[in-house]
Amino acid sequence: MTSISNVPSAPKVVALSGGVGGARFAHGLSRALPGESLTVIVNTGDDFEHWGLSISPDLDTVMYTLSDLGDEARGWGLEGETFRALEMMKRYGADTWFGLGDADLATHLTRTEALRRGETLTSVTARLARACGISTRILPMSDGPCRTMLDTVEHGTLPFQQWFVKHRAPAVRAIAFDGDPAAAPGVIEAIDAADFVLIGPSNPYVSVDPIATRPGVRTALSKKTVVAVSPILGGRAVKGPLGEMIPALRGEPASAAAIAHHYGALLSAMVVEKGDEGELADLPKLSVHATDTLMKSRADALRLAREVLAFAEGLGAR
Ligand code: FO1
Repeated sequence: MTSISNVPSAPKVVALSGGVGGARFAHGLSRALPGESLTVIVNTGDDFEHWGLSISPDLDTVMYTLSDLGDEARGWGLEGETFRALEMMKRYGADTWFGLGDADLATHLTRTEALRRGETLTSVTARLARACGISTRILPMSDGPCRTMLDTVEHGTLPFQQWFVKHRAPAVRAIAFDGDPAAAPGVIEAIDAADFVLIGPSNPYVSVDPIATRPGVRTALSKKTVVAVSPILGGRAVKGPLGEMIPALRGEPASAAAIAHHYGALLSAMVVEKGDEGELADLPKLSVHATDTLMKSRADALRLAREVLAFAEGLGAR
């Protein structure tokens, strides 16, 4: 595998990530950069308690993806997973709408036990990632709870996993974050030390906003070159409900431009799907790079990561 990891002057990069799309992009970055150059700051607004366990789906998706232990096609959970515990829980009458796999349970048990002992989410995340053989630094956005709550037309206000998994992402009227914890130790420092910040093709409302709204994060980001990869390609989201959320929450059609409008002054530049660059004509200050942004494989993610790194390096400091 070719890599720029032997280049002494590799940039210091921070990536902001939610689950599947952000994790795939982070995988590409992690193979394009030496371990110490990359910090991935991960959304924990989706975290919740289930069966008495502390579940951090996006942290686990990033960890499983970076370690190549994840189920690549599904995007979450472990490769070759079995669900015998879930079947037994069903027999016992437990809620089984959230598919916890047998091997995945080991992650939740370890995390839950650590948090109960008083270890921080940051510390147990580092321990789990190390055990999975990951050299990239993975930081939760915060150690304290900040829960993404979705006000839906059909079911009233729902916490993220109930909205997304149990009810299959019904129409949303508004989003709020319950809890306003400090950014986790190392988050602001990593952004301050970064040459640039990359926002993966994650959902801006439910994956990136929880990170960007931690106290001090927006100010830290405003001093940096920030490049976002559009999660909207040709007017459609690759996966998930973002395509319907944009018109509902912004009153404009889903497009790369709507993503740029949402991030506003935070963004220095955007990477969009080839053919979508015309959508950004009303934003002349925004630097744009158009390419093939769909990540169907690890090779696609690596190629995209390299292209985005080269583009961001060319932009220079803000
Ligand atoms: N997503 C689903 O759509 N259905 C599931 O049953 C499910 C289980 C699950 C278990 C562990 C885990 O870490 C993630 C899991 N996810 C599941 C994915 C996850 O809830 C969402 O994709 C993210 O929260 C959104 O980024």
